[in-house]
Amino acid sequence: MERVHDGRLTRRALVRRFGGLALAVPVMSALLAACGGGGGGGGGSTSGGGKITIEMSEYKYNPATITVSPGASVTVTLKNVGSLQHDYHIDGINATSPLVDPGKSIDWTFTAPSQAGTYDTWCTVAGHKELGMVGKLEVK
Ligand SMILES: [Cu+2]
Repeated sequence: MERVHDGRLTRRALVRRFGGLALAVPVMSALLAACGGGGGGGGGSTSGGGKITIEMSEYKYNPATITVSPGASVTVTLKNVGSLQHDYHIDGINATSPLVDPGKSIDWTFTAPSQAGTYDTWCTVAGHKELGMVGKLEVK
């Protein structure tokens, strides 16, 4: 008959098997916590390259309209607070951000159109534009 040192053996096996996951979980919650804070309201307006946060969810952008200066280098924080992947496409200059996973946030830099005007923006994930995931980029 074999004696098992229950607790120890089990824990060691668990650590071996789930060590990576156990490490990943605190890191993820830390990231989520970091994303959770701040950046509540307000419009998305910058004169000459400041920072704008756009929250993405099903199926909208908040704020839907952002305002930038012609030709400015603009960095937007695309924060996905939804449960599907989303991205941000700007018509006219054909700029598309990388896809952002749910719960993640990325900084994405684009060069604003040199021509003043209002440009359509939308999410390129299939069906999202049709479901209302659209916005405007005001250049003035
Ligand atoms: Cu989308």
